[in-house]
Amino acid sequence: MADVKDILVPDIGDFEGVEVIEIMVSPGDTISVEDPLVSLESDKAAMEIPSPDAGTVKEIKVSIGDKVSQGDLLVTLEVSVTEAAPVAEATADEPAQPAPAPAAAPEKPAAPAPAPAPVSSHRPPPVAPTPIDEVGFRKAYASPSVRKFARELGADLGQITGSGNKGRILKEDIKTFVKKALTSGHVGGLGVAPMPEIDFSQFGDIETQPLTKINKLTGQFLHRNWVTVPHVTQFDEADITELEKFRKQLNAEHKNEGIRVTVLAFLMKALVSALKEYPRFNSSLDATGENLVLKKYIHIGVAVDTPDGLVVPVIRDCDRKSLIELASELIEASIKARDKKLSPADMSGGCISISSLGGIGGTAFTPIVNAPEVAILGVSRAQMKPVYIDGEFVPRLILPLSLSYDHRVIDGADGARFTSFLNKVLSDTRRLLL
Ligand code: CAO
Repeated sequence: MADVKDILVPDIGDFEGVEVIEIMVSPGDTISVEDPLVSLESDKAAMEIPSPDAGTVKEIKVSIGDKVSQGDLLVTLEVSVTEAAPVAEATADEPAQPAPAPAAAPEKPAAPAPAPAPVSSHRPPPVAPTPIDEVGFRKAYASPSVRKFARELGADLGQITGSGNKGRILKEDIKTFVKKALTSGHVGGLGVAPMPEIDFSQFGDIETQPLTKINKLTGQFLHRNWVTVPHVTQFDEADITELEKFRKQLNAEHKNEGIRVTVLAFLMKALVSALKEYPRFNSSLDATGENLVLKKYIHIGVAVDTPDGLVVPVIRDCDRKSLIELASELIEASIKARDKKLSPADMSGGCISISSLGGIGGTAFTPIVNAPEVAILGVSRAQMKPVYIDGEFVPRLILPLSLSYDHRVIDGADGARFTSFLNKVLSDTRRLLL
């Protein structure tokens, strides 16, 4: 059995003639106890009036702009007699206090606003815990239910520009803010402030160039890997004096075949041996992060610098290829990369990557792991250095190595063992046969 009930303005303290600024329900809406009906605003505070009963809204008796006081009729509600519930008490989730008006916050708080609106269970997941500036949050101009909504999503009201009357923040403004934060990746749980928008032309002449597609894609992957993989970089130096002699000899022998063996081909060979010795480096964490997937194949990715940006073609089954085969596949892959002919398949399935800046310069760097791989070998320019051997300094060709690894999978000791092993095989290439 249904009964029609008048819902009146409750006790709102000393306020008289308070303006209706928002009507949150429409005739025919089914509402629950405590659902907000209208928002009222005095020159000092905004407050929401919740429904004391559950039922179906029959008629709205006020319009936006009307001035109301305690006892005025707001809404008529069809309530089922058995469903009628007592007026709800304020809940502790969000302090039931009025939102400050945009001008001056009241010195003495106005009468407490009624209980906040209940929360729908179909809300989007909260934005990860970006710290909220409580002072800014309190000062923001928003109604209690909007404040509660912002709290649930972890949105900092102080950072949101309101699109409502007099700059009041609406639920829509929060949704827009959260969407922007999620898509830009600027909030994403890192607890960092969004990048400010700066007009650089105020400081001097500028030119804006759009990023290439490759720049954008690699940027996304690098950013994800940089923030999700706990990186450690192990530096080391390998004596490649003998390797270099051998390399020159090989290149002289294969001169007429157009094959050029670079240090990189030797590094791939050395990595094959090292991965066999330390199989944990040839693994990936599965999507749950609870299991390690160990790979029985050895595919190596090689970072190639192209005019459009960085790409990483993968040389497959390196453990089954000779040094000369690896060298010629490397040449093919870098030509394909620079001619933009690499397919997604050519760039997938890598077990570990090499980033060689040796042809350019530098003494060391910290490469970013190409996740879900767990390690990447950075290589800088080899230099002749004096090395103290058997009581005297002798000139040796020293190759700097920078191995970055995922510390969730690889311990520091293994990182150092891995580069020591690489040094051993690179300084004595006979060991590559073992
Ligand atoms: N030390 C000293 N000399 C080196 C060297 C090293 N570590 N590595 C290469 N060189 C030499 C080569 O021997 C070659 O000399 P020669 O012509 O006398 O033989 C010269 O430098 C140029 O080598 P290269 O770069 O053409 O060939 P490569 O096989 O070493 O590298 C490739 C190929 C595709 C990896 C490279 O051209 C490239 O693109 N490197 C950049 C990778 C990159 O951008 N990494 C950063 C990723 S993170 O942003």
